[in-house]
Order: sequence, then structure tokens, then C-alpha cells
Amino acid sequence: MTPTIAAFERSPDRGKGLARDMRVRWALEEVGQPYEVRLLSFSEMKESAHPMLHPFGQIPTYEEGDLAPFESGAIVFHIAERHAGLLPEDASARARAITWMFAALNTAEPPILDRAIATLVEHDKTWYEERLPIPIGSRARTGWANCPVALAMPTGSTMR
Ligand SMILES: N[C@@H](CCC(=O)N[C@@H](CS)C(=O)NCC(=O)O)C(=O)O
Repeated sequence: MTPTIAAFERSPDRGKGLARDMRVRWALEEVGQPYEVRLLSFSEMKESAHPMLHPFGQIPTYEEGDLAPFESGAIVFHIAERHAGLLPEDASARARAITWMFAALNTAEPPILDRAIATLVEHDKTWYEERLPIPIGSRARTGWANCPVALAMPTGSTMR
């Protein structure tokens, strides 16, 4: 069955994948799964049938028969479990890949998004400069310094 994903018709690229539907499209493209796209207006996301698919009235969504996961991470995980090629077969390597998936969504994205929104929306506030470095900037400079090393490490090794 061909899955259908939902995207926002007024995103900066007019629904072609620059919003969080990019993650889902990327996963589907990687595994060679064709898909259809339903473009939604902002009011359709909030007021029509869409909130039945996504409780927060957001995109992306994914529909495949009776199945309708929402949240880009959950959708990508679903695609990765259904198709070969995105997650390793080996149990330890698979657990490590899943760990990084959670890290991307739960640790990496929030401060990046927070900084982007602050820059876009709060740049004219008197407290803008003061807010940026603490905690977002300092966290980005120190806490993430080991990320490239950790990503490159083989499964089972530990950082010193
Ligand atoms: N954690 C969600 C975030 C979804 C999200 O924020 N989607 C944005 C577009 S990228 C959206 O629908 N924004 C409209 C709104 O929140 O009203 C995910 O990863 O799927």
C-alpha cells in the first residue's frame, strides 16, 4: 500500500520538504518506497479532519491503511522497522542507532530550535542578547564537543 504523508502547503518551500516532513520523505526515499503527499493549509491542520491524525494539529503525518503514526521520529522509526537499510541488523548496532535517533530528537533538536525561534522572533527584545548564550550557546559549545567522536566510535566502545 502506498503511504500518504501530510505537509504544510505554506512552508517556505511550499510543501516540498523543508519542514519536518523532510525526515519522513528522506527515509521513504532511502528505502525506495513511493508515497503520496497531501498538502494542508494552516486551518486544515487545525480545524478539519487532520487533528484526528495528529492530536497537536501539526505535520508530518503518515497514513498506511489502518496505521497512522504521528511525530516525525515515530514515523521514521516505523519506516526503518518495515524496510531494510535504515537500521542495522546486529542488536548492539541497532540499539546504538536507535539511541542516536532519540538523541537527535530529544537532546539535539530542542536547543537548536529554541535558538532559531529566538533569533527569528525575539531578536528585537531587550533581553535577546542576554538570553542567547545561557543556556543555549554554552550548551552548544561545551556539551556537544564530543559528538563527532561519539558518532564515529564503534559499538561497545566507551568515551574516556
Ligand atoms: N515533534 C514534532 C514537531 C512537529 C512540528 O512542529 N511541525 C510543524 C512543522 S515543521 C508544524 O506543524 N507547525 C505548525 C504548528 O505547530 O501549528 C515532529 O517531530 O513531528
